[in-house]
Amino acid sequence: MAQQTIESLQRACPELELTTAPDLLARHGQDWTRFREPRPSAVAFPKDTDQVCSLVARAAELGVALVPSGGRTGLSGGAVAAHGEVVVAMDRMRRIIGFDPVDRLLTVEAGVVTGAIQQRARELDLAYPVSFASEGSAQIGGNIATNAGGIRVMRYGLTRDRVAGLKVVDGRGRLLDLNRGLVKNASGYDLRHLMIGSEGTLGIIVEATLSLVAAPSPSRVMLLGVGSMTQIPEVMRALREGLALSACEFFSESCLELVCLARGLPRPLETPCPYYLLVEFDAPESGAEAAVERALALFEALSVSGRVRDGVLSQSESQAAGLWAYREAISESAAPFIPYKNDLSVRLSAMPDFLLALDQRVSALFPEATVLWYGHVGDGNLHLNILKPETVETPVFERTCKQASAQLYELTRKFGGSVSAEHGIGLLKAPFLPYVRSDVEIELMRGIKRVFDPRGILNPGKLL
Ligand code: 2HG
Ligand code: ZN
Repeated sequence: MAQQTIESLQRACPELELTTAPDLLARHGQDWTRFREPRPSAVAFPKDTDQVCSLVARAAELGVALVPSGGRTGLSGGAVAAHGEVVVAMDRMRRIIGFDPVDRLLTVEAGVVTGAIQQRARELDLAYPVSFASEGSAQIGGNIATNAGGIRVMRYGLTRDRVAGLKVVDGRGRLLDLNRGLVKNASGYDLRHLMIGSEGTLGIIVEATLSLVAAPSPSRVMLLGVGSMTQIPEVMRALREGLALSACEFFSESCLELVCLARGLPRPLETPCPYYLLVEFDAPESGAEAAVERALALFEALSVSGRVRDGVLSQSESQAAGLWAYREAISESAAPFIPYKNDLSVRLSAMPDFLLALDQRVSALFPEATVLWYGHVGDGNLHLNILKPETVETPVFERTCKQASAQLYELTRKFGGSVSAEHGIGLLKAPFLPYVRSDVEIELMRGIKRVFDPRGILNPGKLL
């Protein structure tokens, strides 16, 4: 992009911090995906909503592409700037604006880190229950733009379920104040929900009003070793029927080996098992003993029937956190191996047959590669990571995986599932959108994009 254009943006918004420092361009031009070279022209650090409005309005006049950017922990390339775009980083918009105890609503700027929101909620004796491994650096604006899920969706729902109001700057620089914290608002199209999960293609989120929930009751964590892929849904079902689950996760032995190595952790169970199921269940003070007894009885019954081979139940909060670490550390431990990520989902009822079919297909497609199976099995969400063999170049690996993905996605479509459960479509999955959205749907989505962003400057090339 011409220096002149950057100067013109700066003139329209003299107070805006706009930089072309190479280290900042490199850092802010990419997210946690490693398949694209970052090449932004500049990075803007607005410090308030007015600056975002002026920047977007001028960018629209000049036809300058903008990439909204939060903590850049995304895994689909949604925050990658690889084509000379201007990155709009929300790092300077980190104010927690206020809390209303009657409404239990917390209003924050888009750059507030998810973990800081959880912390503020705890100080208020409440909870912000959306939780995932990257919550220490992910920002709420990005969470909303991708409708982040994580580990407690089965109990509390997605980010969408927590957003009571949103302020968003559209593609012409106009500020929208959407829903304003109302519980009931039957006044036409809910544009707030349209913005949630739109991956920065319809507007730049500048402020969010979040509904907090009651602090969770005490819980226990149980880790079980399972003998085969097909037994996972069976064991999960038994646990769901007998316990009040707030999370249900699974991972394969390949994940466990990787995490133990990367983190220097001991193995959690004596018996190595092909798969592990981790559940968190309510054990409220008044009924803790009964809940634990039920868990132990289930473990006993599942062991006798041969579906569970070994298990451990947390006896303290720190033990529970220790067990969670085996699951939460998988993605980070895999990162150095340049994993090709899949984020598939199907309905729970389709899970047993889907897992079986997917396992067969993956074994045939990747006989040599290390495959990590893990995910939020309680939500029907599988993260299938294929690790790049050392001897294969990254572009070759990406090409091979893309070709193979087509087959995996075809299978996912056959089972009525989605090619992106919670990571978004971004750049990496954009070619695969037609696997799960019809031509008519995509045409309508493009139409919506044109209404909010007529110049096509907001995160071009992502999602659509
Ligand atoms: C998780 O559940 C995250 O750990 C990351 O969604 C998944 O890295 C992945 O594939
Ligand atoms: Zn996940």
